[in-house]
Amino acid sequence: MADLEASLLQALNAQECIADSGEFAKSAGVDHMVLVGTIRSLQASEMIVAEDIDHFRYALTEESQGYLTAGSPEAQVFNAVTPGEGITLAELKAKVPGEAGDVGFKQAMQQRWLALDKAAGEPRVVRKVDSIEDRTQALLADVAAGREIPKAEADNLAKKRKLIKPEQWKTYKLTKGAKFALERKKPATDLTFDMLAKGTWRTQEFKDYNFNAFGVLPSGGHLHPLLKVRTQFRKIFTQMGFEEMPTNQYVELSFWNFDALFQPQQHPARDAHDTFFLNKPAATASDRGVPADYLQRVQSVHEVGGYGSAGYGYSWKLAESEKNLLRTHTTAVSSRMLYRLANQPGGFKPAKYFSIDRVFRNEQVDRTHLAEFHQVEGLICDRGLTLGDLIGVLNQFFSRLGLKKLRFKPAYNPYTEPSMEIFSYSEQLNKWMEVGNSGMFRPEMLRPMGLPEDVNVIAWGLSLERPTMILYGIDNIRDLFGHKVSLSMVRKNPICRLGL
Ligand code: FB9
Repeated sequence: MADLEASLLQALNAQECIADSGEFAKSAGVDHMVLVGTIRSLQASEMIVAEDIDHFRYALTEESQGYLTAGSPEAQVFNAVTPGEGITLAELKAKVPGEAGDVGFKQAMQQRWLALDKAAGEPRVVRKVDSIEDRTQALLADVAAGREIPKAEADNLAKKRKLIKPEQWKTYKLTKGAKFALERKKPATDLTFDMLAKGTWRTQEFKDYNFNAFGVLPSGGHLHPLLKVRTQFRKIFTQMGFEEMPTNQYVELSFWNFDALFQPQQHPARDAHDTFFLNKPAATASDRGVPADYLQRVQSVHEVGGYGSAGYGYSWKLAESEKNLLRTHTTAVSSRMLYRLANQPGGFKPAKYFSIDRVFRNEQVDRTHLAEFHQVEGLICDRGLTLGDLIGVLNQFFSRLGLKKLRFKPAYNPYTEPSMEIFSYSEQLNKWMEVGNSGMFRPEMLRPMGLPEDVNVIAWGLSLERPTMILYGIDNIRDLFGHKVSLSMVRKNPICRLGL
């Protein structure tokens, strides 16, 4: 490259102008495209001026290359026809097969070189002239040699017969530029201390600043899609006046995860098939985490009910409630917060809480389920709340997710009555999809905490993974969460446009 540049600058210096860069490239034995690169960069630093020279010529197509020697299709056909008795079409086809045969016969007929003699049974192709002049071949030879041919015939050969094709290319007339020199002075890209000290900055040529140049992308951290969606959910909750619950405790007491929620100790979810119980420490003495009077009230509501409930009528085991486990839902945090709300200094005050954090379930891992996922939960605790309030706030919440049309299906949770599964119509998926679960916390859960009679709690929950998979078009949860996640997916995933 450099010596091509130097030889071009020397040539220009020697002869004031290079008439045609095409010729120069040929003489320099380099490909003209390579020279164009050099011309562009010398032009950019105003060392040379390049004037376009447009070139046009016709060239033979793949097909017509052969006709130069074999003769044009029509000539081949003519020559294939035996003078006098002629030949049958089939014989002709055999002698001049393919495209050439068909086109040649049509052309030769048009030029009245041949005729079809149907006198005797099978038609015969016969000659109408003794000899022909293969004008087409002659024209093709002219084109191949770069000689001009009449426009009309060129148009016919190019457009109708597609035997020649137009070729256009550019070369350049080169002259000295404003900053012409025999060698390129590397313009400075930075103003250095040295230049300032020596004052050379006054004469130093500086490279133009390209203000449109893209900056170097700062190699910073990238939020995992899940965390982007979490941020959006946090925005939605805080905009709706909810306060985030402290969820930084994965290891939970069975008491807060189950018993406080009025979930009976023999409930299937409480066995190791569904829940990760800890071995060491396997249990935490309840007196270290649960006020005795409250624990007592929970025991009795499980055993004999109260507050209008019949209870479960089984003998409640303290040890069962003291087992340590990995929380199976963030509703465990809700139970702690509701107890605190009921027993805070100054007594009960209405509250709106939300939580978004990991929960753990010993479930079958498949395309949409891992042994852990992020639960999103919202609850409102206030006097006189009804199912209507729950439906209202769900419409508010999901509409901010862009899910405008909701439907509710009665469901069952041990800790809410009534309970509803939430469905939304997804325009994107063109179907109704389950987007969560909800309900009103049972009095057997709320009253033992000490919450006033007329206080109700409406709550709902969903996952973070499902919306994230749908929004980012991720089909398998293993590509979203876990050791199989590709870091480039984390680096390149787009912003989250929830509800927009
Ligand atoms: O997230 C779920 N679906 C969903 C949510 C949003 C969404 O957004 C679209 C992009 C815009 C799309 C889908 N689900 C809940 C529904 C299903 O995926 C379900 O099959 C799986 N569920 C998880 C539990 O699986 C065992 C999702 C998870 C879930 C279910 C229920 C709760 C929380 C998470 C709850 C609760 C609850 C109920 C009452 C009171 C308090 C909490």
